[in-house]
Amino acid sequence: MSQQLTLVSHLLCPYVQRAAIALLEKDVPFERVVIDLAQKPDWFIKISPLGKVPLLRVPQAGGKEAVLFESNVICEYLEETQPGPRLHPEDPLARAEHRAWMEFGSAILSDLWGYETTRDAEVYEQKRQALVAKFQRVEAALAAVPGGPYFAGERFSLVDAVFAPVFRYFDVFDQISDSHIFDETPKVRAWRKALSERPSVRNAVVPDYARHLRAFLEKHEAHLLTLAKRA
Ligand SMILES: N[C@@H](CCC(=O)N[C@@H](CS)C(=O)NCC(=O)O)C(=O)O
Repeated sequence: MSQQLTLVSHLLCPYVQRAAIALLEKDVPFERVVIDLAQKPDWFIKISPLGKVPLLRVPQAGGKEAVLFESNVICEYLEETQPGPRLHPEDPLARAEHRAWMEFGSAILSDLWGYETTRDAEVYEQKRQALVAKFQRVEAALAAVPGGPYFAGERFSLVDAVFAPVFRYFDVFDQISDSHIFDETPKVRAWRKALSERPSVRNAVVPDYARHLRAFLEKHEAHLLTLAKRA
């Protein structure tokens, strides 16, 4: 068995991207295995307790392996075991705050799922407003940290790894129609731009990610797509 870590992935999954970004930031060699969630392979069903990606397959002595699930758990494991730059603050209170903002990123992803998949104009607007409110909270958190360009200032952290895939969605959505979600959040806009330029963030997805996301929206007949026709 290969001694390399394996990240079981899906081309669009933002949770997978967190783990990929952490691995790339730490310069850890790893293999990516991409699966189709619409047709989960048997081997995947067998080893994924929740039937979800990401999984991190970790080779063990004697040809065995451990399988980690839950993206934040995978990120924490990488932080504790892999060399390379630290992606959590040293201070326990600051570290706990970072973990809380990682959870907040997951709450945003939950709204985003409804925002991008609904066919219903009303649900779309509810989700859009929920996202506006959440990004106002993020704006306030960024205002508490002097400088930038990242969440905690100059050092890239796991909070950045969580939010970069969130912002990546909007790079595609904005080409369809402006969501106006970031109109009142200049600090979030600057953070989003800095993250989009980070090599680990760029390399966390396939080059034709945007095409895959468009196809996903079309498959769901997303309300979002109808806005382009009206614009
Ligand atoms: N809380 C999980 C969420 C992972 C998750 O929801 N992954 C999605 C893809 S982005 C998935 O595998 N869904 C299963 C499915 O579509 O059947 C984590 O952080 O890893």
